[in-house]
Parts: sequence; C-alpha cells; structure tokens
Amino acid sequence: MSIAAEPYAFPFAPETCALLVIDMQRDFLEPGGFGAALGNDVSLLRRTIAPNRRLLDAWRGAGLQVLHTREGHQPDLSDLPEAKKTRARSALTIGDAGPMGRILVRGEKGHAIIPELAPLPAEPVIDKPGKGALWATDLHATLQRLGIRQLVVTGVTTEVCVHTTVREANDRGYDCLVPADCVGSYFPDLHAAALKMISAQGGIFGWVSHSDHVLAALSP
Ligand code: TIU
Repeated sequence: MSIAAEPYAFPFAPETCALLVIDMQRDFLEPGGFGAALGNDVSLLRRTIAPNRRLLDAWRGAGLQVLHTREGHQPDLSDLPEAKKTRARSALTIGDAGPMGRILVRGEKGHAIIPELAPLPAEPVIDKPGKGALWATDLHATLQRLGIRQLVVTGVTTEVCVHTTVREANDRGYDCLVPADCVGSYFPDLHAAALKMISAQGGIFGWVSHSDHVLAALSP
C-alpha cells in the first residue's frame, strides 16, 4: 500500500504506522490564547483543525495507533533550560501569567489540547519540555514497545515543533510523512520552506503529502 507524496510514494504499512499529533494546544490555537496575545494570526493554525479532525476520525476508525504531544513545563520550571527561556522571550515568556493561565505550564488551561482534537483515554499523551517530541520524553520507548516504524506527523507549528520532531524521528529510524494541510505556522513563508526542506534532497527528513491521500489509503 502506498500514499501519494513528495518526493515519491510513501510505502504505507498501517500496522506499524502511528498518527502523531503535535501540540494542538489551546495557547497556540485559540483566539484568547498565548499565540494570539503575541499578535499572531491564529486562523493560520486553526485551518488545520478540520483536516486533523477528519484524519483522526479515519485513523481511529481503522483501529490504528494515535499519540498526542503537548509542549509544557513543570510548575516550578525546573525542566526549563535557561536557553529556552531566553530564546522564547517575547512580550510574555514561559511561566508568565497569560490569558489562559501560566504560559506553557502543565495543568494550566492554555496547555490543554483543543477540545476538537481531544485525546481518547487509550491514546498516549506525551508531555515534552522541548520543541522535539523525542527529547526528554519516553516517546521513542513507547513507539518501540508498540512496534511503530512509521509516523504521520501533524500539528503545530510546521517549522518549530513539527520540524524538530520529524528530524529527531528520522534520525532514530522512523519514516515520517507530513500531510501539508494538517500542519500550520503563524508564518506562511516559513511553513512553505519547512515543508520543502522535509522532502528535498530525495526526502532527506521524510515525505510531504496531503490528508486526502492519507484518507484514500485508509478507506476500505
Ligand atoms: N509547538 C510549537 O511549535 N511551539 C512553538 O513554540 N512554536 C512556535 O512557533 N513558536
């Protein structure tokens, strides 16, 4: 079975392929959240909700593995390196009081996954302190235990947490497919460049496709 993709068809093996939904959190996506408070146009991210919802429904319907991630830190910020705190500084920074609680702190309202894409009880939710989902988490061990070798990676933002995760996963031997309509960025030029980087050079980090092609492969 294959999925139409760039730079060439993705050799889809459903039983060993997981859907990994990155950081679809209220603070990044909701009009009253952290991203919006910084002046970002959250509609650029919100356009990914409907295609993610369709993909999630089909993926669950096919009985395949789903995992979710959330970016965030312990309330005492003991897992927040000074480098990340400094680099993320804007009008608000990690740990500050934001419109939906403390920014990127676990347990706060803004840290939660948006209700439209709420995880089911059986779906692992990986809390990650970094941009990549494989650093300082048990995601790699979890995927190994589940027998997963391929990832369909969706979520936000394309050039930050999605990209870092795809790079980390590719280096660990996972084949990664990114459906372009299911990932989003506040910066359209960076989104486009990030997608090109994944499939360039013969697919140096992975494959880029569209959710329609993934759905077609899932339909009976
Ligand atoms: N999830 C994620 O991408 N976190 C970010 O901080 N993204 C930005 O684009 N800043």
